[in-house]
Amino acid sequence: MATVLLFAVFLLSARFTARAQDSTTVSPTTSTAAFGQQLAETEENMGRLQNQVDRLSSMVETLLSSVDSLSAELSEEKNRRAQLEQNLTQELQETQLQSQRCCPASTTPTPPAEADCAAYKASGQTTSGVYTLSSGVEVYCDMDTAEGGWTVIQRRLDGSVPFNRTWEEYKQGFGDKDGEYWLGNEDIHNMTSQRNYMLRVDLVDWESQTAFAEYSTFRVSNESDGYRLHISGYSGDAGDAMTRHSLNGRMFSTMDRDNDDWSDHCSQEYGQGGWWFQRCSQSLLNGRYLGNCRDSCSHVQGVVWYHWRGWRYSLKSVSMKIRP
Ligand SMILES: [Ca+2]
Repeated sequence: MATVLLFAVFLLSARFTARAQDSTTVSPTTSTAAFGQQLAETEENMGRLQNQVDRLSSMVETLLSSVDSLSAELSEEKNRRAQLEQNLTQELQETQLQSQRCCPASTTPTPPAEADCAAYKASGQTTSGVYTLSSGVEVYCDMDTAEGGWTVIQRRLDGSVPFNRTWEEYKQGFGDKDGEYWLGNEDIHNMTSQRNYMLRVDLVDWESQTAFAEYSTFRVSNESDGYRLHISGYSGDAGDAMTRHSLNGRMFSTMDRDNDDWSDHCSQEYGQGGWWFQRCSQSLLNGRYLGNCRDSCSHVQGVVWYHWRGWRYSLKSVSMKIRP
């Protein structure tokens, strides 16, 4: 035990001696000056660092302030945009409501109705077909034949419409405006009493040959005058089957009304159609549709134009049309 204590004292004294020897190698004056210099440098460094920290703090503050300002502006901009969208939506809704209130659904503008097919032609219509006149009457307009503008008052094409009709039916008109029809004596009278019309008759036989007759004057009087025919001024290549053996000044007759000059009844005897008869007639465009029987049809029973194909020929198609 004593040995151990002695050894410890020896070690301590040895270290103390070594330290004493170290301190004797540097002068105490030199050591204090160096320490002071180091201290001064350290203080100077700390001062610079503090400056930098201050500058950085200032910059951060500035940046934070800018971020706040930008956030505020962004928020304002969002509000403005929301308001704008709301206003636009409102305006759009109001405009839609106004357009619904003021205007019905837009439709294709209808051209004004004209008095006849010639007026439609003059207004620029060039297609043949069914038109409604300003009187409300529907007619087929022939826009192709002889410069067009013809108001068709009678048409036979295929025999699909019977023409053996009563006085009342001929008065009102019958058939299909797109096919075979008689316009009606009342409408023919109304049209031809308002202005001067010419009549054109177009004929087609079973060999598809054509012929026509035109009359420069065509007018039909009223019912109390028997729908009397006023016709004159023939031209054409079909022959004059209406005024040569004159139908001018004759009243209209039908199966159930005899207004002819004959002791017998022309309509009942010849074709059962309504027509203007004297004793009786060389034309019979409202006779029976007999078809392609050529020259061996029943005598004066078919669709006849004597001066072109004779008494026994029933024509394939015919039409009567008027134009001012
Ligand atoms: Ca008679």
